[in-house]
Amino acid sequence: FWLVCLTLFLTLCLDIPEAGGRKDGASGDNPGDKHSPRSSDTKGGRCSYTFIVPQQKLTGALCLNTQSATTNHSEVAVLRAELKRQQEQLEKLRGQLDQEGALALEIRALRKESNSMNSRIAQLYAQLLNEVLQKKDQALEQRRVENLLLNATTQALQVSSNYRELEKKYGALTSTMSSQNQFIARLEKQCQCRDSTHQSSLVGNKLQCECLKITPEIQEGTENDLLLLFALPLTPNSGPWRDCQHVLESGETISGIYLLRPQSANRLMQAWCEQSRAQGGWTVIQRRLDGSVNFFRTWEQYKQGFGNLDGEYWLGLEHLYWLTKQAQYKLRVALEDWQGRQVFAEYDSFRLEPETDWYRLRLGQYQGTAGDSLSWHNNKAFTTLDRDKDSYTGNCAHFQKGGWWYHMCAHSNLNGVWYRGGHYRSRYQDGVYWAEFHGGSYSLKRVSMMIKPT
Ligand SMILES: [Ca+2]
Repeated sequence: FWLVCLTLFLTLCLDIPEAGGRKDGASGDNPGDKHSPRSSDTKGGRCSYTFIVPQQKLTGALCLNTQSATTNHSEVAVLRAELKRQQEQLEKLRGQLDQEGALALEIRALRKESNSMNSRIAQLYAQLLNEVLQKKDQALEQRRVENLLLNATTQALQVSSNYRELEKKYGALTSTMSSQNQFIARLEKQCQCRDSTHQSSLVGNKLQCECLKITPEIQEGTENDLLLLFALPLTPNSGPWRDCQHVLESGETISGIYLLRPQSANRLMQAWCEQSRAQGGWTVIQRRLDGSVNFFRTWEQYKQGFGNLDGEYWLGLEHLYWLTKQAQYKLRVALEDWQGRQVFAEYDSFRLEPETDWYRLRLGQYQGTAGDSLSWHNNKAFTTLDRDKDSYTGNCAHFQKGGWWYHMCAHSNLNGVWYRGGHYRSRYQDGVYWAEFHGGSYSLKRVSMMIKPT
C-alpha cells in the first residue's frame, strides 16, 4: 500500500520537465550546491511542492514545502527519517507478503495432498465395505454348512437308534422263534409228522417253515420283521456267532448255514458250518463240488465273497481277515479225487493281513495226508485278474483263471476251473489242483477249505 501511495504521489507531483536539475543549473545558479533549496514559480498551480534534484544520479525523491520559504536542514532530516521508516515498513510488508505467498503455496500443496488422501480413503472404504460383505457371505455359508452337518449327524444318530431298536426286535423275535420251535415240536408229535427224526437239517427247516405258517403267534411282528426273519439262516437259533466253533459250543451240532459276526467286526456274514467232519466247529471258507460257480472273478468279488452257501462258494477275503483276526485259527484243506479218495492238509495257523497288504497269507506248520502244496504260497499277496500282486512277470490269475496267493505261479490253486473227470486238457494249468496230490493237470472233484480256532 505504501509503495502504491508513494508512486501515486510521485506521479501527481512530478510535473517538472525532465532533468529539472539541468534547468536549474542552466539558470546560472550554483549547480554543485545540491542542498540549497529553491522556491518554484508554481506556474499553473498544479503542485505546491518543488523537487530538488541533485546533480548526481537520483536514488530517491525529495519533496519540500514551497510555501515555507525557509526550509532548513532539520526538516530534510525529518523527512529522510520518515522515508527511511516507510521504506523499512515497505520491506517488512514485502517480507510478510513473501511469507504469505510461501504459505499460500504450502496450503495449495496441502489441499492437493488432502484431495488425493480423500480419494484414497474413499477407495479403501469401498474395499473394506466389499470385504465386510464378503465376510458376511462367508459367515452365512459357514452357518449353512454347519446346519447341514448338524442335520446329517442327527440323521446318523436316528439311523443308529433305529438299528439298535431293530436289533432289540430281532432279539425278541429270536426268543419268540425259539418258543415257536418248541411249540412246533409239540405240534409235530401231535400231527404225527412223517419224519420226526430229522435226517438232515434241510428237512427239519422245511418242517419249521410249514409249521410257522400255521402258527398264529408269529404274526404278532410286522411284515418287515418276518422278512428279516426269513432272510436269516434257517437254523433253530439265529446267532450271530463269532465263528462255527462258537456255534458248536452253543449246542448247534448240525452242519448248515449260520449267521456270524466276528469280534470287533461291524459286519454280519453267513457261512456254512461243518459240524460233523474232523470234530466239527469248522467255518467253511471255500468249496468246490460241481463246477456250478465261476471263480474267474475280480478283486472286489474275491474281497466280498461269492457263490452259494450250500454249494460252491468263496467266503470273501474281508470276512476271512476279520475272522482270523479275532483268535488264532488253523486251516484244513479237504480234497477228494474222482475215485472218491479223500485226503487233507492242515496248517496249525492261518490268518490274512488286511487289504492294505493285499490280504497276504500267513501260514503255519503243515501236517496231513495230501502233501504240502500251500507253504510255497506262504507270505504271498492275493492276486486276481484285475490286481496283479504275484512275483511272475505276467498275471498268474489270467493263466490259472482264479484268484489265489500266487507266487510264480502256483503249487496249488483251488479256485481254478472245475474240470469234470480229473485229468484235463488245457493250454494252461488252470484246473482245481493240489500239486502234491495228483499233480497240476488233475482237476479235483471235491475240495473245501475250513478254519477253526486252535
Ligand atoms: Ca505279476
